[in-house]
Order: sequence, then C-alpha cells, then structure tokens
Amino acid sequence: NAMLQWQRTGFHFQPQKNWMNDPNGPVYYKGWYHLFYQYNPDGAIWGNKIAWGHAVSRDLVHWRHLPLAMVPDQWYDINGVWTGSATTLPDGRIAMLYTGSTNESVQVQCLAVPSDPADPLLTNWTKYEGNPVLLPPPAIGPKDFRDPTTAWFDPSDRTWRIVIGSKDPHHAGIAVVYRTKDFVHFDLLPGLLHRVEGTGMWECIDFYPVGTRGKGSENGIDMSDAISKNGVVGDVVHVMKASMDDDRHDYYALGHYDAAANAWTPLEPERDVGIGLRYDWGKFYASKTFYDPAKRRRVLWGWVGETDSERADVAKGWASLQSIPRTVLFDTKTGTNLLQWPVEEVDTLRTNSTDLSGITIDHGSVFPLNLHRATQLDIVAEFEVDRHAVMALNEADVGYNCSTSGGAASRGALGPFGLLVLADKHLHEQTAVYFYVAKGLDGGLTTHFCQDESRSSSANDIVKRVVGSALPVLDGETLSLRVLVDHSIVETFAQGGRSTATSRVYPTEAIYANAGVYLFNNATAARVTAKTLVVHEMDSSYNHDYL
Ligand code: DQQ
Repeated sequence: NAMLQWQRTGFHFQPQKNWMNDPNGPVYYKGWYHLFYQYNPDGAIWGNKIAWGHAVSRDLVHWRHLPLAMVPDQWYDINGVWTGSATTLPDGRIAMLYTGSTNESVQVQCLAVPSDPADPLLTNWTKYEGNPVLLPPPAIGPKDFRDPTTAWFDPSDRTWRIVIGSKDPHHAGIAVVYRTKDFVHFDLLPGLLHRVEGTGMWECIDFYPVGTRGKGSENGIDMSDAISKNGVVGDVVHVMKASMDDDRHDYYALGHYDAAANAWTPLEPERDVGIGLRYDWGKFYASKTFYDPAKRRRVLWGWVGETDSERADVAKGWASLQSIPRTVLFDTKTGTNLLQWPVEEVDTLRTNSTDLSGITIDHGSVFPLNLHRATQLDIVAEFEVDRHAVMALNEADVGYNCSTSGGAASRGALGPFGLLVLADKHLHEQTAVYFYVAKGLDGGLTTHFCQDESRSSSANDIVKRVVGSALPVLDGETLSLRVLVDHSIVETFAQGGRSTATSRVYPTEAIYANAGVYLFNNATAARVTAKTLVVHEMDSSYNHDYL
C-alpha cells in the first residue's frame, strides 16, 4: 500500500520494522554514537518481550542497525529488558544499568557491560551474573521502580549516584537516589531528591547540569564534571525531567542540586516538575539525554509514538520514531527555560534550498510556495507582525490557549499566522504551524506557538489535537520557527528552541508530489511579513553508504 509505505521517514531514526519505544543508554564510545531502544522483535505493538534494539552512527544522522543488544532471557528480565542508561567510567569502561521485569513482573535494576570493550560497535553485552543488583525498597511498590539514570561521581565520598523514579502512596511522583562504588552494591540515600504532589509515577527520570545561573554555558556539561570541577555544585543549574505516566508528557524544571543534602529544589516553585514546562507540546515521551564528549554538548532523544490506530500500525508493520537528536542548552536570555535545537549534523542533509524571504501576506490570505518536493524539508522562518496594526488595537484574545482554541481556522486580530505543511492543493489536508499573538489592556503582548493536527489527515482513526503553549518573546525579537517535515512527522522548534511541538500526521492525499507548503495569515487585523523564509529539501539519511 503506497500510502502506508510513504509514512516511513527519510531522516528520522526508525528500525526496519516492528515496535520501538524509549531511547535507551545513548552514549559515545570510541568514535561511535550508540543508540539503544525499547524494541519488540515480534511485532508492531508493545509486548512483554521487550528487548534492546541497537544502532550506531558517526554523526547522529546516518545510522547502521546492529543485532539486538539484550533480550529477555533471565528470570530477572524475562518479562522485558526495560529502560536504562549508560555511564562512562573514568577509565573508559561502560556500565549499563537497566530495569528488568522479572518472572513475577517485579521491577528490578540490573547491570550489563560490553562483552568486548575493544569492539567500538559494542555488539555483544554481558549481563552481570549477580543480577539483579537492586530490588524495590520496602516502601515502594514492586511495579513502581524503574528506569535508572546515568550515574555521576560524588567526590565527597567517592561514590557514584543514580536516580530512579517512582511514586509514593499519596500519588506523588518521587525521585529516589542510590549510591554505589561498583555498580553492584547499592545503598539507598535517606530522603528524596525530589517529590511533587499529585503527579503520579515518574518514568525515565533525567537529571543533568546545564549551566551556571545567569551565565549558562555554550557547551553541555558532564554531570560528574559539574560537581568535581566546581567543588560544591554552587550556582550550577540542574535540570530534572520526569516522564509522567499519568498524562504521557515529559516535564522538566530548572533547579539547584545540593549533593550533600541529597535534594534538588526548583528555581521557581510554580515551575516545578510536572506542573510547568514540557520538553515538547506534542507527541514526545520517555526522553533521555547524554553528554557527548566529542562535541562537548548535551544531546536529547525522545520517543515519538504513533497517533494512528494499533490496527494501522500492524498493517504497516512498524510503530514509532525517535525525535531528531536535539542539543540542549540553558536559555540565558530568559533564564526560565531550556533551548532545544536539532544537532548541527542535521544541516548536512540540506540539499536544494529555496529562499523566499520578504514575502508579506495580507490578513486572511494563503500563499502557496513553489517547491519541487515537500515531503522531507527543513524550513527556517521568521515573522514580523505589522507594528501599526498591533498598536492600533486595544485588546485582543487575552486568555487564548492553543489546545482549547479552534486551531488554525479560528481567527483573531493578531493570529493565527505561519505555515501549512503536508498540505494538498485544495487544503483539505494540512498541518498548521503558527503563532497567535494576544494583547492585554496594559499593552503587553503574549505570543502563543501552536501546531494544529485537526486537519492533518482525512482518515478518522487518528488522534488529532491542537498542541502548543505561550512562549517568551523578548524585546526586539522576531517570531521564529524551524520546521522539520519528514513524511509522517512534523517537528517544530519555535523561538530558537524555547518551545517545541512534534506531531505525527497521516495524510492520505497530501503525499508524494501532492504535498505542498503554504504561508498563511488568518489574522483579521494585521499583515505579516516572512522576513526570513528558507526551505531546504532534506536528503534521506539511510541511503548513504559512507558507514
Ligand atoms: N517504557 C519502558 C519502561 C518505562 C516506559 C518499558 C516508559 O521502563 O518506564 O518499555 O515509556
């Protein structure tokens, strides 16, 4: 079936077939980036035989698929080799900790190491003979204890620390810390690294430094370095991320880590984990970062699931993608959020580029872009709203909210305007990526960034939403978008990566040569100029044989 075939991506990571979920143990080893992932070798749906898929790359863009790294073959992981993280020890060895689901479906933590450390591809893995290395502690439910983080070294007592997510009996999400010298014997530290009321089970916790308050860092920071090089952790800003099983979103917060007290505190209590910021407003879950020593950066992977039906996934024989790997930095301009941006290697896939900068679109109009192909794109756009129109308004759309709005079709004074991608020429099918500006009586503007999936497909077995959020725009900034279009995924970075939204879309008409891109301005009161508009066609990453 040509339509189903078309949905496979050109430059996003996906296995050749079957089900994938969380990214696992990303790490850089002897010149190769490794990505492991939750994988069901038996079919296109999640199951109780989850194994670790494995692929390697020189550049995070072109991947070579390798044999399964680990399969459920021991009593302690026979119901699944679940999510885990890699730690690179000072001598270069790797310790992989993962969750095993036992023969009784108890969640235990296990250790695995490369069978042949001389093999840069890390093809074979040996599970530690004394596994499991960690059982759920008495106060924690046997099925609420999973997804160990990368360990970091604490010089004060010369031990390694890891975090594991759980929930307490009051339905608060909790982060539990252990220390170990050898990755075999673990001690539970007293207290909790963090706890947030009402947030339920925390899956796939991630915990890492991003910069110093006020300064940030142009580079990523290795977790152990942040502590040892700075002595006390001091002013370092640490990110805590949890994947909320209750609502299936990845939430993060910025805060301070006090290693001696085994406590992390958010910079702003009203932006705590689970109640404030999300990595991505669309489909993006169970993500994990790693520190890349080769380019001194922190890179984020996220699982992008399907939003079509299980039946459709079985018919096409595969399910899920990984997001484009994203560089993560602290946004020093706002001081309130992270910046996520596609790793720079993504730019090497750009081929034909069309520069359409400077087009002004009147309110209530749509402008088709003349492109050769429009199914694999990297679009860079910057918008300016007519100043006079903004000034002339008293008040507009205070209280606007992407997800409860009518999407790209409902008009306000200063929005929506932006791009329609994967759109057919009748605009029956279209995925809208846009801004919507609201103006308060005090003259203050609030900018919303939204992605509207509601008309992305005429098929009806699909979850279609309007996603997005308000985002900070500083004085003098234009409104910017970077949109990666890749067949069935639209992955957008707004305002330099202050906010992101990822959608899975399943057009039936807007495919192959029938897919197009449009500029649109559905505002009633203002003209908008696309000050920058550059559309790059993207090469596929799988048909290069440079590996
Ligand atoms: N997926 C894994 C678990 C994790 C969940 C199982 C998150 O370890 O908590 O496939 O998607």
